[in-house]
Amino acid sequence: MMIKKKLIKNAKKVDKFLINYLKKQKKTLLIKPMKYGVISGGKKIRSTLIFDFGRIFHLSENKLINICAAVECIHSYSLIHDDLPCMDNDKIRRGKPSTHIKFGEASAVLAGSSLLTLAFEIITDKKYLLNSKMKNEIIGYLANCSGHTGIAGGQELDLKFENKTKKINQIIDMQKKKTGKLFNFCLYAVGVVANLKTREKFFLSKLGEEIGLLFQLADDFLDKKGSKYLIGKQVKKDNKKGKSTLLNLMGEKKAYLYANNLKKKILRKLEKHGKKALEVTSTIEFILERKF
Ligand code: GRG
Repeated sequence: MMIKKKLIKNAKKVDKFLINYLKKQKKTLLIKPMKYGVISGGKKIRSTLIFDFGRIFHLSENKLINICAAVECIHSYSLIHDDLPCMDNDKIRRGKPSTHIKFGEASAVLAGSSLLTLAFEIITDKKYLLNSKMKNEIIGYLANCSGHTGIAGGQELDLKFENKTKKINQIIDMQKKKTGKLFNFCLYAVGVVANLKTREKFFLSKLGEEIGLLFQLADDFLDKKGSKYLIGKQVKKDNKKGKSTLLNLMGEKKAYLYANNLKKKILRKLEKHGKKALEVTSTIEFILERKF
């Protein structure tokens, strides 16, 4: 399927699930900013990878949709908090005012935190027909990828690295946590649902982290060369903020070469799946070439 069509189809499916899920929740003041932060506008690339990898292992989308929704809640939560003045201080996200601009800082912090806990609720949901052992493994792994050893820890490093000279390996480690860990989780969780052996699940998790790093590299290229209208957020911020990125450290030519080699390495790891990996391959190609 054409990549853009696929992204739209998957985004609609996950959005629909989340809209229905939020409809069934008690009506609170935070529902509005939560919806604003999580529904419509995002590419849902992580969900697309979950579905694509699910295909390799013949898993139906219904077995994976709760995982997609949980991942998008955590992802959107991280963006809401990332945009706050105490973090990256961004006023525009997905082409709209950031959640704290629209609803105020306190509501943005609380809506973000509520999306974090909602992610776990969605996995534990009784209607999600997955056995408890698998749910337990997924929840533990998601917690590990999100907290201080994962996204939050990576974000702390990202902020601490501003205006400092860092080594390539330190930047790779930071980006593998900040961005890579959630991709790591996506692939690992597919491995859990497919009932794979531990060794195979860890193979997938490492691959996920590499895909996350590739995604982050593309994000850095877009910050330098992309269009703010297509990306839906301000560009050329990394230099202004003195962000430590591979692009800043290596320069354009070397960073593109590094990214291209990383992409090839990822694609080689998929070769063993033959035609079953066609959808994943097209998503990986998109990740590096994307303009949004
Ligand atoms: C999530 C536990 C937890 C803590 C939050 C603020 C923070 C700690 C982390 C920030 C992490 C961050 C912003 C990483 C950057 C990842 C990235 C490249 C985001 C852009 O993702 P896209 O392009 O966004 O998939 P869309 O809008 O398409 O959903």
